[in-house]
Amino acid sequence: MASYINKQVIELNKVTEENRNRATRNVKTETHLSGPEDSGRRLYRMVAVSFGMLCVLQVTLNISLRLVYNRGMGDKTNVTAEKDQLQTSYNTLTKEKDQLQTSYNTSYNTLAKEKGQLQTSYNTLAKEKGQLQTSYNTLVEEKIQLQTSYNTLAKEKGQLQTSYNTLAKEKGQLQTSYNTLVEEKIQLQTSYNTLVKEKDQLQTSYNTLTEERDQQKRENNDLMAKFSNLKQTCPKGWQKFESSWYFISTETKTWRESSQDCQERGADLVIINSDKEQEFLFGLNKRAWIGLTDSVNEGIWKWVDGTPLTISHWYPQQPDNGGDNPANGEEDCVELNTETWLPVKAWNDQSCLDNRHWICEKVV
Ligand SMILES: [Ca+2]
Ligand SMILES: [Ca+2]
Ligand SMILES: [Ca+2]
Repeated sequence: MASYINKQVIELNKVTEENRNRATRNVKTETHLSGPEDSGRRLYRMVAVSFGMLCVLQVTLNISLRLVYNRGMGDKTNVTAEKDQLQTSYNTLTKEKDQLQTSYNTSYNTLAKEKGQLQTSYNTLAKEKGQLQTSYNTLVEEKIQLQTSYNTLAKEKGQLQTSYNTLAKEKGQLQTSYNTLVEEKIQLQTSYNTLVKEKDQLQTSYNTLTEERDQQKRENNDLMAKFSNLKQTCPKGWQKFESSWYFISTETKTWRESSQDCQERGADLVIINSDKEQEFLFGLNKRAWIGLTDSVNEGIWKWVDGTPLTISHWYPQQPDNGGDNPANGEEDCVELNTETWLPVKAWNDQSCLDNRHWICEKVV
C-alpha cells in the first residue's frame, strides 16, 4: 500500500513538474510579446498559479497519507476506511486534475489562437505605422516647403506694405495739391464771374453811349439838313411856310391819285399840325385834298404817315360819311373847303373818288 501511494505521489509530482515547466516556457515565450499581448500573458499566469496551488495541495495530501500510514497499522479497519476515503479523494482529485488539464489545454489553444490574431493585428499595425511614418515624413517635408513659401510671401508682403505706404503718402500730397487747385479754381471762377459781370455792365454802358452818340449824330444830321434846306430857296411851283414846302396842284384828281402825285414829288399829302398851318393853307384858297382818311377803319381818322388825329378842324356836322344821301356815297377822304367855310372850320369828309385839287407838303 505504501509503495502504491509513493508511486502515485511520484507520478503526481512528475505531472506537476511537467505542467510547471510548460507554464514557465509559456511565460518565457510570452515575455517576448510586445504591448498588445499583456492580457494573454496575465491569463497564462493565472492558469500557472492555479496549477501550482493544486500541486501544493496534492503534496500536502500525500504527506498526510504518509503520516497516517506511519502512525501504524493499529486499527486496520479504520485504516481501511480512511484508505477508501483517501482513495475516493484521490480519484476525485485525479478527475479534477484531468478536468483542469483539459481546461488548460483548451485555454492554451484559445490563447495561442488569440496570440496569432494579435500577432496579425500587430503586424498590420506595424505596417500602418510604417505608412503613417512615411506620410508623416512627407508632411514634414511639405511643411518645410510651406514654411519657406510663407517666409518668401512674408518678405514680399513687407515690400508691398512699404510700397503701399509710399503711395499713400504721395496720394496725400496729390490730394493736398488737388484741394489747393480746386480752391484757386473757385477763386478764379469768382474773379471771372465778376469780370464777366463788369464786362456786361461796360457793354451795356457802351451800347447806351453808342446809341446816344448815334442819336446825337442823327439829330445833328437832321439839324444840319434843316439848316441846309433853310438856306435853299423853294423849288419852282412850291411855297414855303415855316419849316415846310407846299405844292398846290393846278389840276384835279381823286384822293389816291393825288397822294401818288405827291409821293412822286418826294413829298406826301399835307398833314396839318397846328392852327397856324391850317390858316396858312386856308389862305391858299384852293378846295383841295389833305392827307387825312378813314378808309381803313370807318370813323378812325389817320394821317398819311400813320399818326392818329389829335387836332381837328371839322366844319359843324362833319364828318358825316355822306349823311343820308346815297348820292354822296361813302365819304372816307378829307377836303379843305375854302370856298364857303371859316378858316379853322373847313374840313369835310368826301368821296375819295371825287376830283379835287391837292396840296403836297415836304418837311425841310
Ligand atoms: Ca404839316
Ligand atoms: Ca367815312
Ligand atoms: Ca361829308
